[in-house]
Amino acid sequence: MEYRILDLRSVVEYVKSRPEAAARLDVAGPLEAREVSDGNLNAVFRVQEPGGARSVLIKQGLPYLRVAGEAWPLSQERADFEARSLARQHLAAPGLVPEPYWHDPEMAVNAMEDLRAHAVIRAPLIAGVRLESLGETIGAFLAATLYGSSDFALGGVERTRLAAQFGNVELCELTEALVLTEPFYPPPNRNDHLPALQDALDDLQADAGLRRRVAALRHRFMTCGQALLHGDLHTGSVMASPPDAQGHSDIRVIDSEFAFFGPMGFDIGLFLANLLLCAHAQAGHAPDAAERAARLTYLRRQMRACWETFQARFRQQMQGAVSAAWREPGFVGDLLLTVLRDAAGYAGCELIRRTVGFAHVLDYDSLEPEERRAQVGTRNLALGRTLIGSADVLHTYDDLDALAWAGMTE
Ligand code: SR1
Ligand code: MG
Repeated sequence: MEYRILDLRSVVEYVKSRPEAAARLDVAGPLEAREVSDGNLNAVFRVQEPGGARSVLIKQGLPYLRVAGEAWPLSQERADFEARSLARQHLAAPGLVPEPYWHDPEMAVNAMEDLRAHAVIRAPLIAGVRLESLGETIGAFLAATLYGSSDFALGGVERTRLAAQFGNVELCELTEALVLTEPFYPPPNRNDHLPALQDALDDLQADAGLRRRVAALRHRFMTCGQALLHGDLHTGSVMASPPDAQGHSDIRVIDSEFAFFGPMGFDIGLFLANLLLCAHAQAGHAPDAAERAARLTYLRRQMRACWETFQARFRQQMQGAVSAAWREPGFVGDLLLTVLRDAAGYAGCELIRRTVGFAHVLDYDSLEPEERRAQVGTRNLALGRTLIGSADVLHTYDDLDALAWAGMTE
């Protein structure tokens, strides 16, 4: 089938035309479609039986960036990278991603499990919803997917062959530009910041030591293909069901079209930074000081749980690594220290780019009045600089925790 952009009508015909759909829906009967696009890049539709008894999610790569329109062309090959990475994540971390149903390369479509009971967690976290197993679940996802695609699990030959299928040049270039370059340099760029942040931004961009460290992080991003990353693991890439009576939620990671072989600390750093962005923004979102303190305690705990779960599970899996070299005493500890330092550096970049770069986050952008947003933005920039500047002297997660949370309740 030749590529065409789907709409509410054609997506129903499209689903009915796919043989795989018959196992998921009554394709002989009427079907309804609703657009549920949420991210910056793609169009997403829910196609369901009347009344919503059963449904599938149809995600289509457009020939441009959805939020920017045709003025920002983008190839649809990102749908292939999402299909390949989702298939691997589903094997490595079953139950932590949506079940993939089919991939249609001609139409740049991925059909998958429709997580109807779930919501993207960014807005609930901003509103103070406590998902008690969030950090642990994301740590488990990271350990399973990163270890499972590494040299340690696969051996060099298989890892190299797999990495050759993930030349995600277009979206990597986007990250190199939007996360790891433009926020650190004066115009021309696609940065977008509050006028009140101009002095802080000028000061940041004039910091040659900072730019040097960010250059090193960018180079690692481009050359250090340790494992198959999610590539865009922010809190808009995680969904959760409402907590049950015992406080348990089903948590899934979505949207891996940025997947590529890169440094493991990139995924970890992005996730941790997004919890910090939420924490800083509580200065304007929490209704009172007590609730703010409770939300900060929760977010701090989730960050630690994420790292601790990741590192404990990673260590455990390394006991079965394919080469004796990877089981040398001390090797895994040395490796995890570089991952922790990378995570701190990339977390710093994420804090900065979400405040002054092209793509912000709701946590920050929804702060009112503007003076409050500027205060929080100043804090994001300061912590971002601290994390980048201090990443290489961290020794333990406690060091990172102390840096990240110093003065948080002021
Ligand atoms: C131009 S795309 C902007 C951002 O959206 C994606 O989710 C990535 O985070 C990217 O940097
Ligand atoms: Mg996304």
